[in-house]
Amino acid sequence: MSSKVNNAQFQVNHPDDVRNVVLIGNAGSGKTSLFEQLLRARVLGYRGEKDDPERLSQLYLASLVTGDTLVNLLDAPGHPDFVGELRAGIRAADAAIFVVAADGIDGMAQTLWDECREANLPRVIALTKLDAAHTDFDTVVDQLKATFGEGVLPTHVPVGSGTGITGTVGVLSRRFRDYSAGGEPTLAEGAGEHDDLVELHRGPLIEGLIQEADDADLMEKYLEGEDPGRDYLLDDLMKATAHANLFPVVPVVATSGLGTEELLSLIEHGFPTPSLHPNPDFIKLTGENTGAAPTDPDAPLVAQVIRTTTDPFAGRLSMVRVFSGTLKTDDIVHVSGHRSHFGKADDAHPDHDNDERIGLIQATVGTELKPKAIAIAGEVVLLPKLSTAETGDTLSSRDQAGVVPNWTMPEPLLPLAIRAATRNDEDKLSTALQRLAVEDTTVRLAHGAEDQLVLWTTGQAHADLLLNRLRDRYGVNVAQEDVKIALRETFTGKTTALGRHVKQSGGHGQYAVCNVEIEPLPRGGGFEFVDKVVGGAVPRQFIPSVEKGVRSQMDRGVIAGFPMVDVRVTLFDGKSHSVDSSDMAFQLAGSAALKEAASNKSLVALLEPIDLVTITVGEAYMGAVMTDISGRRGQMLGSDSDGAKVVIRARIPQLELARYAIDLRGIAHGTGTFTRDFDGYEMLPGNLVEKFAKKDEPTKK
Ligand SMILES: Nc1nc2c(ncn2[C@@H]2O[C@H](COP(=O)(O)OP(=O)(O)OP(=O)(O)O)[C@@H](O)[C@H]2O)c(=O)[nH]1
Ligand SMILES: [Mg+2]
Repeated sequence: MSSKVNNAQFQVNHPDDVRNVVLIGNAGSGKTSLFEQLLRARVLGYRGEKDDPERLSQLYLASLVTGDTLVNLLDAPGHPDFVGELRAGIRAADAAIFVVAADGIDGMAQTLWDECREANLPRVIALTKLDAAHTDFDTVVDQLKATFGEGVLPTHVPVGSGTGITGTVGVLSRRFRDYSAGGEPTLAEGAGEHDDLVELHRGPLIEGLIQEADDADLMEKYLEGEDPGRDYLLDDLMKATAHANLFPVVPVVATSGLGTEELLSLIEHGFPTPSLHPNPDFIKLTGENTGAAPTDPDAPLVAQVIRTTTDPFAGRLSMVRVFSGTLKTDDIVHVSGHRSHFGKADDAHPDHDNDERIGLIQATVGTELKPKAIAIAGEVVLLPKLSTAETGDTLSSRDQAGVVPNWTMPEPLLPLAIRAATRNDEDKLSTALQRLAVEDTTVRLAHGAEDQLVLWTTGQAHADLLLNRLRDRYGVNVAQEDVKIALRETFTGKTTALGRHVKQSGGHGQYAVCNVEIEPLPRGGGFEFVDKVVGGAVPRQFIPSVEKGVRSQMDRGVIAGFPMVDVRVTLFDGKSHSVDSSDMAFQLAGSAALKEAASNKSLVALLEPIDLVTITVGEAYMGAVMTDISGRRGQMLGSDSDGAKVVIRARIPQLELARYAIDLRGIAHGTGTFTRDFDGYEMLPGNLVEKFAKKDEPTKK
């Protein structure tokens, strides 16, 4: 067979000779098993990926050649914590193999399907684990239709069922592939005894093609009973699949390789080419949006860093999708960091706006990295020498520099509070964290209450992964802490107090007395200082001193060491001494006044931060979510229906939200997402005050 792809170099000259395919599906559905089978079927001597514990958490790329086509396969993790990797994979790919296990059509699969739908990503469904006992293909296909819509249509049907499954027949090709001998399947022209199976599925598939490929000729042929032939139908299939309204189903046993040849053939003939997949918009650095860059190797370069692997020894390895133009070894390109362009500026991801030499271009063939001279529009390749470009950055030609908008990253909602285990770890920690953040755009580094170091993560598996990376890759040991919540103190009633700072025994004395009235302000009122001193009882120059003293005591708190808020302090009287009064003495008197007022415990209280939480969840779980909210001392604000989902709004104390990212997944069976925003402070209920007031005795000063 004359191949358009130069096999030795994996070199292509036209985007139509490339397919970029991402495997998406629930954890354990069989993606990695299938990925391995696809490679084994086409990469000579492929022995499989070595055991890599990171494999479960990151997007993997490997390339193979089938017929005339270069296929870049991306294996995305199925665990919901790693949805950031999945979205990166969606950005790199033009179509997905949506992997569903025969017993795995659930809320989580629906959530992943929705991810694809939002990106308008064409999907072919690989239905795995068909070798399990009592599995009936038609029943499962009906379930798929009920969940994902009528566009779900088998292009291949299994012969035999359960452990007796031997092969498949092609609904369009009418060919029987027999895998029963093990190894490569035998291919028989004509479905023979399985013709009934073909007929059963052929009508609906052709009707689907007529509709989704918008092919009037096919309709005519079909109505006249004429067979349009396999190639004609495959052309239509590619068009229909590209619209992401028709979803071919292929039966698979990922452990044995059954269905592999069918998928490879579909990828080559039925999956959309990069030219059929719309590129993201390109925005010049001047701000001008020039629309989607053309999938044209001769156009100016537009490429994007899909993910970055960092290794303390080997350095960085960047996965790059070329949208437009051609990357050549040793080219100098413009790197545009764009997080600030899209409202995501933070310390760990500085903006980039510089030129960089790209160095080598590589393809992963099986498990080996092979050099490539060029990468054209539509390819996904690896660049081992990029040093400044980070995940999400755009590479563009220097005379037409710009950025493509980033894909949406998941919001990390599970806080992980850490501190360096030893002094030595402390020195290494901040560099290690910076590196972690380069590789993983879903982690957010923050300083929480009381300056606690907090890594915001997407879930427990993500948190564990980060801790492992810190330890194993960067040699930093950290201890986990409870996440501190930023409580506040306040006064609940009006009172007056006297603050004295008087020391007159020997030497230069100190003398300051102030009388203040303290009253609560409404929530969010902050702090007010009012001067009502008459007749110079407190000399003018010392009034700011009293205020300073009050403020500094407020910062330190009076009951549990938390800052005080929402009070008005009115200075209405005092006493001074012509020699012994000083700025410092009045500061101490101001501070003493506040402590004196707080000695009446019934007048002070703790406040807790409340978040406005918006939860989107499958309708069936609404009741469970609402019951749980009230268990968290939450207050329901309302709910709206949004298709099959419900959006629930509630105010929930931050103290009750620390592990909500994990808990909601359980309550809503993987269908739930939420956002949270600080909304204000509210009184901490009496039964909880004890816990915090005891824990942190106020610092006596
Ligand atoms: N019997 C049977 N077992 C399968 C099939 N596909 C996968 N498995 C098994 O299911 C388990 C999970 O398979 P993986 O390929 O690792 O699943 P995955 O989708 O990559 O999972 P994540 O990477 O965690 O998202 C493994 O033990 C496989 O051997 C299948 O078609 N039939
Ligand atoms: Mg996997």
